[in-house]
Amino acid sequence: FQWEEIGEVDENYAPIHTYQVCRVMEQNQNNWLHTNWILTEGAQRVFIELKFTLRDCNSLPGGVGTCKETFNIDGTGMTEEEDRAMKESRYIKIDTIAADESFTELDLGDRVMKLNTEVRDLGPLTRKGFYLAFQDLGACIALVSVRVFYKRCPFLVKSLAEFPDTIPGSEASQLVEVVGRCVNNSLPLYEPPRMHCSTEGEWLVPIGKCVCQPGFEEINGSCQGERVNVLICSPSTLRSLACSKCPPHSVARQMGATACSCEDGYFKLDSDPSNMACPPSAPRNAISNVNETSVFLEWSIPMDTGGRKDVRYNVICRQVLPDGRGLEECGPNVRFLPRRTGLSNTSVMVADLQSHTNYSFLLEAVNGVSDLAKGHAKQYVSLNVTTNQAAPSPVSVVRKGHTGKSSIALSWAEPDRPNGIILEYEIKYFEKVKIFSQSCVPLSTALGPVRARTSAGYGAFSRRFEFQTSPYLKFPGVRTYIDPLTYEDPNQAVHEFAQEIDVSYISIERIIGAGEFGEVCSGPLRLPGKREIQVAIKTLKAGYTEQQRRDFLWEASIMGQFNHPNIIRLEGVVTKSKPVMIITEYMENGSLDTFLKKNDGQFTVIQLVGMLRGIASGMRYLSDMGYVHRDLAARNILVNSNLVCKVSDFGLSRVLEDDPEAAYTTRGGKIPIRWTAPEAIAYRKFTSASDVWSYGIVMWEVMSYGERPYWEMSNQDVIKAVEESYRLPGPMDCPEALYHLMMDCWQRERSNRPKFDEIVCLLDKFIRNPSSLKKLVNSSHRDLRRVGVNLAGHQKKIITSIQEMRVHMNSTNSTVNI
Ligand code: ACK
Repeated sequence: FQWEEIGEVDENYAPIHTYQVCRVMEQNQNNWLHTNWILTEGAQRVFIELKFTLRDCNSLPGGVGTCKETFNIDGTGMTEEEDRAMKESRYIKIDTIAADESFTELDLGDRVMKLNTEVRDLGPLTRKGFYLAFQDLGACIALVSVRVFYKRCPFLVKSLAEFPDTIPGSEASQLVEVVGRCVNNSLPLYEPPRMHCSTEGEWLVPIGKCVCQPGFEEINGSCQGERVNVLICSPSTLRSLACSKCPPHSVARQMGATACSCEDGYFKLDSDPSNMACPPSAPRNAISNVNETSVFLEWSIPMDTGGRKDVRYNVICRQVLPDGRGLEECGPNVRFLPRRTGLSNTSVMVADLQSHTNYSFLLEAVNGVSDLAKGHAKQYVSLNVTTNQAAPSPVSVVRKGHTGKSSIALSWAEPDRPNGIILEYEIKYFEKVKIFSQSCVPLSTALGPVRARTSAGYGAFSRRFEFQTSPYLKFPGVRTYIDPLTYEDPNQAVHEFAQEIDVSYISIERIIGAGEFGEVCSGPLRLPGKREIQVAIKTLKAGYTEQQRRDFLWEASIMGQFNHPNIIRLEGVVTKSKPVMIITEYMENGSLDTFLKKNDGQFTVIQLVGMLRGIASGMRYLSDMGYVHRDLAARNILVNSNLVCKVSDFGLSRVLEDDPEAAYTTRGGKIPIRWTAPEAIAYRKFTSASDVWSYGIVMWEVMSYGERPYWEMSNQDVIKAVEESYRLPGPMDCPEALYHLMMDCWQRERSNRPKFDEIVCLLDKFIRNPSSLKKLVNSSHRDLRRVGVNLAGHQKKIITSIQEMRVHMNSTNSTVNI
């Protein structure tokens, strides 16, 4: 009440309101200035800023004794009513305020305000409001302003969390923890974000943060989601939040979408990566190049592959029907190279189209998402093409005609669609196997394909075919055998092939045997100007018929055609005088069967194989000449002094007449049953293959030193046994390889039998490599031989053979005559 309210101006002449008291001259001053009730507004600590001036006591004239230079500031925390009732007694002293600067009269004169500012705080405040009071105890004060305020931490958005406007705590160093609220479309990361509000109104110590939800992106402290901005973030990647925009041609369908969907007309597989663009099923441009009835189509890759690497192309081929009848799918004959669908390259060859025909091609690019695009309008590139004249269609069937030793006749039909006049055919061929490889495989020729040519060019080749030339070797210059029957006059045939010898050049010295037509003699032949040689002389006995004479000379007409070291050589004939004679080279050792019997066990295997080789060589020559012997047997082989074997006894069916071995068959022919192949016995199928069968029997005769084939079995039993697959057993001490060869010669199926050239090749191999003959057949023979040690050679063998026959015959359920 002692305080005076005074209106003044400040140094800038602005009006100010002050409360002053200056009772420095009076004792016991206690002057109070009270404020109105001040609402705390929730603040627990308030700040009081005082601006005042204070008179320097020393500058006062006299009365210094009671002059004070301080005043008190007091406050309450009670309710308004209480405070009013209690008055001063309820105030609590906040502080004693002293001036930093006090002023003098001089200062007043200069109008310099020595204004002091002091700030004090008050708290903790427990009530809604409070009073302040200023207590003067005898100073000279002017209270210029009192500003009461509190501090607060202002609303803050930090780390995507909102922290509200917060009033600090009551204690000076206290921090108020505030849990932030994540901004819209964000979530706390790991824990709710927190901040601390200090008494000074500052936010301190941030903990935790919020992050934008998938589909939202942080922009200026808020989480914003846009249609085109998809955030492809999974919970596991929340920490880094690598979110990106939707790839081209894809959009987020709603705010905050976690995946992008393709725009209309664009597609993506579920398995495609999320950052892959949505590609279209794209169209492309194309060109064509017609060559006769082929079209080469080429196009460029799609303008927009959509980032896909699985673009493939399909070709749709349609033939334009004439007269506007529309389009028809190309038939199965049209070829696409490399293929029609799923092409990875941007070109295709379409071949075998029809000539002079319009085609429409559609090129379609597809990729992994094309199926998804079904129903959407597909974009094709269409190409219209007209073919030119076609080359001929391929030759389909090639047939083999007559096969020679070095020739094959081929025939084929004209192509189904010649598409013009065929100018020529072309055949490709090449030899496949050489004449006799190591394994004595005969010559075979593989002929390649055939193709036709018209003015439009070559057609496609036929498929490859392979034919074999005749396996018999044909030496250049080898003539074929001429059947004397082709001569009307048999005498003409004889003189065509046999030389007439004057009887005076011949001396008959000895009779060496007897033949069907007469005696067989020997003696020297002295042709003028030639060296004397020994000859065999076959005579035709007196009293012969004309037919007998013809038959006798028949042999000479045949023999005279041959010229081979393993064929008995004809020196000539004597027909101009009687007796009629056939003169041949003389063979010192006579016929092979008797020779072997005489020399049982006397030869080495190689010597025997050498003899067999000679016989095979002679037979190869005969078969090459196209001559079938029909009576090949050891008795018809002659042996000279050098052990050279030569094939003799030529003739036609008549030959068999003079062969004591020949028996009449049911069909009336006379056949040497034991030496003859079954098909020749059964239906007189005499061929070089049946000669091979006989050769096998000769081998057996040779290896068993003239043993009689099938011993004393009857012809009927032999036929039956052979028919039931019985075959002669391997002769004693016969090399296994030779027995295998014999058995091969006795194959029921004649085409499976070896040919004579193979036999020669094989025997040559054995001779070159004798160790291949080491292994002998059936060593049990040796045991039997030991049993019969006292028996003569051929008897031993008979015993051995009978034992074997029993075994064999039992198994075929037949009987044997011994
Ligand atoms: O076994 P061989 O002594 O030999 O008894 C017969 C006989 O004549 C009746 O054919 C023998 N023979 C046949 N031609 C000749 C020949 N060119 N050289 C020697 N002997 C032969 C055969």
